[in-house]
Amino acid sequence: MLRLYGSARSRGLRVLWMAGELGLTYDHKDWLPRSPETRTPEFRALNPNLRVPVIDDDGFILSESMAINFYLAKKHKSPLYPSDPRHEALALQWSLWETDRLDRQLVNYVRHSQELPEAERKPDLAEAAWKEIVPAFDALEAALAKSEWLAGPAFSVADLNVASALYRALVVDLAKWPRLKAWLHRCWERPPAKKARAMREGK
Ligand SMILES: N[C@@H](CCC(=O)N[C@@H](CS)C(=O)NCC(=O)O)C(=O)O
Repeated sequence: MLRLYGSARSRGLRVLWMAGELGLTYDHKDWLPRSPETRTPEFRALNPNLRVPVIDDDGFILSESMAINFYLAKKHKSPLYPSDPRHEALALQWSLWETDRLDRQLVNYVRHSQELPEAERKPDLAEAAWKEIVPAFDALEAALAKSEWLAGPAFSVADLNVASALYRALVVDLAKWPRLKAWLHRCWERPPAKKARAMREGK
């Protein structure tokens, strides 16, 4: 049995989206980041980093949302896992790139410009994050000018990983990046994406 640790209000969102695409059934431990459940010796044994998401797939333990999505798509022989090695490599490239160039930056930007109560916002942090986000968005815009999808001719784990990680970009003004905006909405229009989003937003 597949067990998935991590709330939709965490990077678990990405895995919930993938599980939906694959039509998987799973036991969901709907735990928030830093919740008491993630501070037990049992959870530390699953992920010494104490972070969600984590999966336990019949005893195979895996953390890191993007790696989990690669594993699940490949294991279930999904068309979302590119069969061409070049497309597979591109999927890895974009997933690793997002983790490096946009992941934390986007969280910091949106939290410190919109989400947190005003008294808790740090404008300097938001500004510094935005300075990194702009060239990253430019890079995505350029890639999407050449191809409709990030890794090959169709929607794949690359698009899912990057678009899911760009959840917070849905509330950012993307007028300067029309291709990125259209691609992001194309990805989030998929029914499993909408379902994962509804789980996160409590709808
Ligand atoms: N690179 C990891 C990041 C995991 C991560 O940072 N998870 C956050 C929630 S989104 C967490 O559990 N934080 C707990 C903490 O900071 O102690 C992934 O993509 O899975």
